[in-house]
Amino acid sequence: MRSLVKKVRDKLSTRLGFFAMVVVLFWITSYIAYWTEFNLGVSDPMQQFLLVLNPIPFALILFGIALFFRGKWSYWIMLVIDWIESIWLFANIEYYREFSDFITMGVIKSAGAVSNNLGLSISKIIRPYDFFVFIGVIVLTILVVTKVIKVDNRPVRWRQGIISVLAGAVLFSIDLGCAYKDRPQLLGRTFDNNYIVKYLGMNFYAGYNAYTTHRQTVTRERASRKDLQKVRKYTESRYLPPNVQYFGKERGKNVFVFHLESFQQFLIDYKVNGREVTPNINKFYHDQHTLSFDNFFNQVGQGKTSDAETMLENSLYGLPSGSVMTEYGGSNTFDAVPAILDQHGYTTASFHGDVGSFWNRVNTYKAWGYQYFFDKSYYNDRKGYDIGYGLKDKIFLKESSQYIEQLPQPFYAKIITLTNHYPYELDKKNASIPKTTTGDDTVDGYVQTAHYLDQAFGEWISYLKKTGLYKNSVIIVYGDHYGISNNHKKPIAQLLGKKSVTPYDLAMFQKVPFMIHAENLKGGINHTYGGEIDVMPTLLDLLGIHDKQYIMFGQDLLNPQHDQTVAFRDGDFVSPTYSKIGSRIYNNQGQVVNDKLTAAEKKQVDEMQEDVNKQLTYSDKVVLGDLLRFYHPKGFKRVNKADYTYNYTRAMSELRKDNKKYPTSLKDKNHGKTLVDDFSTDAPELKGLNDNQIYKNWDSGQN
Ligand code: GP9
Ligand code: MN
Repeated sequence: MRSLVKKVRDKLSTRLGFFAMVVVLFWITSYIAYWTEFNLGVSDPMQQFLLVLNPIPFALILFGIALFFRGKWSYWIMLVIDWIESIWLFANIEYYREFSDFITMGVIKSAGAVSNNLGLSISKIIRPYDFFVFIGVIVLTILVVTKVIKVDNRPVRWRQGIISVLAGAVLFSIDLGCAYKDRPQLLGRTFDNNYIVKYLGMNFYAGYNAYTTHRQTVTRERASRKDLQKVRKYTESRYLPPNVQYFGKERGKNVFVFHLESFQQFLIDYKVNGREVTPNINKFYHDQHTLSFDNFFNQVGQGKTSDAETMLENSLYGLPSGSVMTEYGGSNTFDAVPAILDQHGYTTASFHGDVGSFWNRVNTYKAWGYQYFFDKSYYNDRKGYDIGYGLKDKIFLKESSQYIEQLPQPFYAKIITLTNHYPYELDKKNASIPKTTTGDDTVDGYVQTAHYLDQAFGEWISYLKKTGLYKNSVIIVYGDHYGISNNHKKPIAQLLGKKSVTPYDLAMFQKVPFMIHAENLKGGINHTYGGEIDVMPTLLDLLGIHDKQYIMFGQDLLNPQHDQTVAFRDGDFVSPTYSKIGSRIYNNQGQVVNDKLTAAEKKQVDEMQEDVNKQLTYSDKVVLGDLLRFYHPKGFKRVNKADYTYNYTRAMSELRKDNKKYPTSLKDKNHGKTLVDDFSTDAPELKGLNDNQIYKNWDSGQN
C-alpha cells in the first residue's frame, strides 16, 4: 500500500504527472459547473458528448504552454493559469445567476452600467456552494507550496509541450466539426452565448467574445457625428408625414404585438383536404375591424426572429450576417418603441417561453427600454410542457394571463409564440390536423404546428374578448419570417399547387401576415407593398406619437405616398412594379424583363436599387458605428439600462410597486379580483389542474 502511495506520489511529482492532474481537475470542475450552475439546454447525445469534451482542448493548449518551461516556472505557470481560469469561472457563475448570460468583454469595459444592479445584490447572489470551483486549484497550490509535490527539475522535453498543444488543437477541430454538424451557422449567427459555451466551452467563448468585441470597438471608434448627420439627412428625406385619417386614432389604447412564429402569408385561408389550417387567424384577418396587408414581406437575414424584432421596434435592418441583438444589443444605443411608449405613459413588457438569453434578449430589451421581460423563468414548466425551443403556445399564453392582468394600463405587450418553429414537431396529444404529404419531413409538419398555433391564438382572442381587452387594445399580429426555406423548392411548389417555382415565386413566398385590429378601425385588405421595417412609424402614427425626430428606415404603411419598394437583406427587392432578384428583373406578373425595359424603366429600376442599397448601408452604419449615441431625438430621454432588472423576484416586486402607484391594471379594474379563469384552454397538459398548479407562485390570497 505504502509503495503504491509512493508510486503515485512519484508519478505526480513529475512535471507531466502534475500537468495531468491540473488538466483532469480543471476538466471535472468545468463539467460540474456546466451542469449545476448554467442552463445550457443540452438536448441530444451529441451535445452531451461535446459538453464532456469541450473543456479538454483548451486545457491541453493553455496548461501545455507551461510544459515549455523548466522547474518551478512550469508549476507556477500552470497554477497561475489555473487560478485565472477558476476566478473567471466563478465570476461567470455569479454573473449568470443574475443576468442569465456569460460575461462579455463589453460588460467588463462598461462595468459601471451593470454594477448598480450587481453591487446591490452581490452578497445575495453568491452561494457557498459556488466556491467548489476553487477546490482543485487550492489543493494543487497547497501541494506545491508545502512541497508534498516536489518540483521536477529535469530539463524541458519539448516533445511533451508540442504534443499537448497539438492534441488540444486536434480535439478542438473535432469539437468544432461536431458542433457545426449539430448546429449549423453556430458562430455565423451567434444565437445565444449559452450555445457557444455548450458546444465549444468557456475558454473559446471568452476568446471569441474578446475578438468580436475588439472588431466592433475599432469600427465604433472610427465612427463619428458626421456619419450620423449623413444618415439623418437620408432618413429625413424619406420621412412621410402621418396620414391624418389615422394619426392618433388609437391614442392611449393598450397595444398587443402578437408574434406568429415562422408564419407565412400563404397559410391565410389555406386548406388541406378542404379543411382550413388556421381558421382563427383567418377570421381575424377578415374581421371588419382588421386592417390586413397582403403584400407585407419579412425582411430578415441570418438573425431571423431577432431581425424581425429589431426592425419592428427600431425601424433598423438586421445585419448582413449575424444578429444586431446578439452582437450589439448589449452595447449599442437605441431609440426603440418600448422606450418611446414608456415615456408616453405605457407599461412595456415582452412575453416569451424560451430562456431570456436566446438572441440576447435579456440584454437587448433593456437597451430598448422594456420594463418587463417575462421569459421562461416566469412560467411553470413541467415535464411535457416544452417542445423545441420552449413552452408550447397554449400553455405559454394561458400562463401569461396572470401577468397581463397585472400590467398597469395602457400597456405595450409583445407576445412571442414558439411552437410553430422548425422542425415543426408536435406531440400526438396536440396534433389535431394531418400533416401534408409532400414527402419532405421538415415541410409536412408545418401545417400541423401552424394549426396548433392558430388554436392557441383563438383561445387568446377569446380571453381578450371576455376580459374586455379586445375592445380597449390595438392588436397587431404579424409573422416574423418564412417557415419553409427556399431549399425546399419542390414541396413549396406542391403546397402552392404549382409545377415548379421561379425565384420570383420564392420572393413572393416571403410574404408574412401583418394585421392591425382595433374596434374603431375600418378593416379591409390593404395591398400596399411594405415590410417589417415599416411597422414602427405605422404604429407610432396610429398612437398619435410624433416620430419625425427618430431615425427610421421604414415609412408609415398607411400613408398613400409609401414608396412600396421592399428591400431584402441581400439587396434584392420587390415592388408593385418591378422586382429584382439575383441578377434578374421581373415585372409584376413574374416575367423576366431584363431585356425588355425601356431606358426610362431601366433608370427607374436603377434608382430603386440605389435606394435599397442606401437604406441597407446606412442602417448598417447606424448599428456598426453605434451612431445613435451621437443623436438626441427631441423630447426623448435615453434609457438607463441599470434601471431594469428581469430577475424574477426583483421584477415581480417592481410590478407590485408599479401596481400600487398606478392602480390601472385589468385586475385593479376588476376590484382586485383575478380574471385568469376567463382564459379557457384545451391544452391537454393542463387538464384538471387548478390555478395553483398552473401559475407560477400563484398567490390566491393576493389574487
Ligand atoms: C427563440 C425563438 C426562435 O427564442 O425566438 O428564433 P428563430 O430561430 O426563429 O430566429
Ligand atoms: Mn422566428
